[in-house]
Amino acid sequence: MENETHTVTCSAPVNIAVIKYWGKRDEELVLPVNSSLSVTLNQDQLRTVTTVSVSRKFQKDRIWVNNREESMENPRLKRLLAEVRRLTKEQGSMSGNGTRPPSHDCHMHICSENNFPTAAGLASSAAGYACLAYTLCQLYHLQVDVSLLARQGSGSACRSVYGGFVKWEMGEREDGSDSIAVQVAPESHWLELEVLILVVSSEKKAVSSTRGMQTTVKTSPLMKYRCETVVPQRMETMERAIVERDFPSFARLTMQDSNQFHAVCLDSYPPILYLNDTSKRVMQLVTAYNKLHQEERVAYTFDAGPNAVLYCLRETMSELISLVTHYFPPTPGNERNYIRGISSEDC
Ligand code: 2P0
Repeated sequence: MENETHTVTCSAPVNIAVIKYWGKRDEELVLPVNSSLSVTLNQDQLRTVTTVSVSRKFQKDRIWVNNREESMENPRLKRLLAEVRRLTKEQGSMSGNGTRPPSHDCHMHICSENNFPTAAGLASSAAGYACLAYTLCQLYHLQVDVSLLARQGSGSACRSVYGGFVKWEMGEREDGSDSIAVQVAPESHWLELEVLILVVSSEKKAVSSTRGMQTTVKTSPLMKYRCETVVPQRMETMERAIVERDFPSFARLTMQDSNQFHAVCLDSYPPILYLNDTSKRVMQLVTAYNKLHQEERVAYTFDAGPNAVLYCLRETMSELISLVTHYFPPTPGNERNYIRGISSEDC
């Protein structure tokens, strides 16, 4: 029993926001300045798989990400593990099936792998921290809102805990206990909604989201208007568009919110530029396509990087792929230029 090793492996999907999270009111607790809403993607295409082992034989905590050992000195990682150990000590009982969780004072080995480019604006930290929080909750049999734990690793991670359409309510309390993710609709609600990701670049981004947000909150006058006036209204309209499966409204709001997110980045000082010329050409192509059809049939959205995420209904997808491959032919030998997915299940 003393030398027993407990091991749990879980996977978590990526989520792509349609109403963007950008800016914190509390850096320590990772509390946002506005609510956000996202679509969780299909785990077949974009996911993190994490294994955590706990044993008295381990000399210290260690972590490997994509087969490379990383430092444990990351403050968010340390805080998440400390919180899990505190809860384990507090709750420390049996699980429903009578098995005892590992002790809070053993060291752990964490091994995490993404099947997509890390830190290139493809929400790798979201899937990574959601997966770690969920795996730890399983391993230690914790009774806790997993999204609350995941949020403390990386804000957007709280939304990857659920499948389908998920909102992160910014909350009001100072301790962050009401800053949690809530499912708006399950993946089965809108199966016709599909996603195409155009990997414009898989290089690591120049300005990390965490640092970019700090600059925006400190320096952008537009940001204040965005979080006080624009986002609260958009959250309601977007939720309604999803519930009613109203694609033109969903698409219009998605593009408007992506545009405003990049506008507040440009409004920051020094300015933050995540889009490149290819991203802008994708925006122009989608705009021209929608204009031709006199309604929104495709939506683009861009996170903290140049990669484009396109949403459309299934009936539009084959035409969209023909269009995209015509104007943006894939790089020879790189079949991962395009990633097609649909909405996904929970962790
Ligand atoms: C989002 N992004 O809503 C927005 C859109 C990027 C652009 O959430 O500092 O990696 O770890 O909380 O979660 C990226 O921010 O930042 C992000 P931290 P995170 O998906």
